[in-house]
Amino acid sequence: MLSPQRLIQYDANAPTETATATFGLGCFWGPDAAAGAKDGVVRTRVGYAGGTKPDPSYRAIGDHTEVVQVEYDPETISFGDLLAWALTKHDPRQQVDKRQYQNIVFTERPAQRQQLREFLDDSEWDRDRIATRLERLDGFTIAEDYHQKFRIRGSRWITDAFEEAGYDTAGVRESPAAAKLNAHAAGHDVSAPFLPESYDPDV
Ligand code: MHO
Repeated sequence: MLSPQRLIQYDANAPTETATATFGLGCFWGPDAAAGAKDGVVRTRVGYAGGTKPDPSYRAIGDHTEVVQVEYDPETISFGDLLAWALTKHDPRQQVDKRQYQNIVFTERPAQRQQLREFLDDSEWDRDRIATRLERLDGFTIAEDYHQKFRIRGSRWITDAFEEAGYDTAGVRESPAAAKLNAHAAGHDVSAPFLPESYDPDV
């Protein structure tokens, strides 16, 4: 049994000095889970960005794209590390036709834009020829609850623990422990103190 007390404790001790980075990497369920597996990624949430339609939603996404927003601890993982991750999760030489699933690297501040320039200068990709959209983040609309931490939804041993710990849906979405468990449920290698390597929920 996953200890509700340990989830609460883990979340209470999460780093407080965090930054955010936002990426479009196809259907947002996958990158939400993959990002959560990374050391230094404290929280994840999915939403819509990159378009102009006011108040996008899953059923009325307009010209927006599904994105994952990663909240990270810059002491442990850099924006450059996240760029390397995002730009190897897809082929930057090609773009997806459907706007909902396009690959986008968003930058949120001058320092991130500088890091993106440096990253591309040092990479094999030519900034002008890369197919991945490189854009400033101009608004982020949080997605519906049923899309958040999608991979834990079928795992009662996880959702029961959060329920017992008193989390509501927004609480689970913003929970650092839930980000790790979402990654674990999706089959990613993830280390978290409440998750012994040998943990097998079916036994
Ligand atoms: N409907 C597709 C994609 C969902 S993703 C949130 C599926 O079931 O895989 O766009």
